[in-house]
Amino acid sequence: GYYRRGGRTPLYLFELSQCLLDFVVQLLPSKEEVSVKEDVRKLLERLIKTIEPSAQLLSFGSTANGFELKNSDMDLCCLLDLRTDPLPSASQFVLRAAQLLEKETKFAVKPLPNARIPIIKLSLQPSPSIPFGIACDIGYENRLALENTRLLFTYAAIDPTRVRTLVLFLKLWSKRRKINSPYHGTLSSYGYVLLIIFFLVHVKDPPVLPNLQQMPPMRPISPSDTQINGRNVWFFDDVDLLRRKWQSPNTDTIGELLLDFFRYYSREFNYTTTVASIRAGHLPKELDPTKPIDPREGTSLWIEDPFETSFNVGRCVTRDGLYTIRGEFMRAMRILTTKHETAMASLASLCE
Ligand code: 3AT
Ligand code: MG
Repeated sequence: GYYRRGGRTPLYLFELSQCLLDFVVQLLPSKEEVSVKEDVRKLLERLIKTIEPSAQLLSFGSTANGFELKNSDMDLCCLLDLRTDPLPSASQFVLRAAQLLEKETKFAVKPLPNARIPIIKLSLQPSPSIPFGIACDIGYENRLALENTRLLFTYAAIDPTRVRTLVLFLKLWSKRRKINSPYHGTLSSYGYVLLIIFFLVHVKDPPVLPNLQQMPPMRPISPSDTQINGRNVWFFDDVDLLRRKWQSPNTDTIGELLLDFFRYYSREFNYTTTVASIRAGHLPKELDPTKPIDPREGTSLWIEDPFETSFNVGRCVTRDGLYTIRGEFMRAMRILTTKHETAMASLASLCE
């Protein structure tokens, strides 16, 4: 009766959870990789300080939120003292810094001064000392990204075993299945992470995670301290207190949560009518019926950014992209609930 009830016997789920933990350990970057990346960050910061002495280069994205896979890109953000006079514009900064890095480093440098968020793309080919090569994006004054990184980091810190295991596995799975590419109409890693957090906060009942943006603050907060670019970026961020005081009433195993995640997004989530909002739960889409739908707006999948609430993180997902993604959620359900020799074999075939 191992696979009775759609692969949900306690023994199978227990084995699946153990396998997920073992599987994910192999995905983590080595100590060397982490330290090489930190050295690169320091080197780049030192160089950029020669043109902007107040510059700080901070990590965001997976190198800073606890969701880093082996060989993943580095996301860096350059902050200047805002009193710098004159404060360069993003595109000026990108062009000047790119010129400098071109001259002073071995990186291949590509400035994108006109992108929505101007960045410099750096890359280094693999070599014996850096077998994985390095790819790195440097953005400028991207303070909201630093905050959403801190939000995800805090969610991961509340329940590291379940949250990190699920996120790392799903990131790897989405890359292997080639549905992690906003440039090709599918979803970014950031988008998948938001879907997972939304599921753990607003779908699971009882919830696995609290809603950090709606918890009562410990002390009065002044709106001016919690605004960045006109956005309210406040959330409950006292990790020590959360760890001591917040005990989830939900005791599902990782295997159960993974299966439920796939089931929820393949069958239950209403893509046509609903916005997934970590901040506010299930929100109705507000489509203007008088306007034709702009296909580039990707109205198929709406994931509200936690702080930039007018922004759809799923906007790059095309209709075909969503069809493919949902097909993959269904495939995953099928594989996890049909017979394999071992749970490890199921995971391997899931990520084929
Ligand atoms: P990889 O390991 O690189 O696949 P990641 O966790 O670094 O995954 P992304 O590369 O998708 O995730 O995104 C890096 C960070 O950039 C995450 C977030 O702080 C910021 N970011 C990405 N996309 C958006 C977006 N659409 N809106 C706001 N911030 C974003
Ligand atoms: Mg990244």
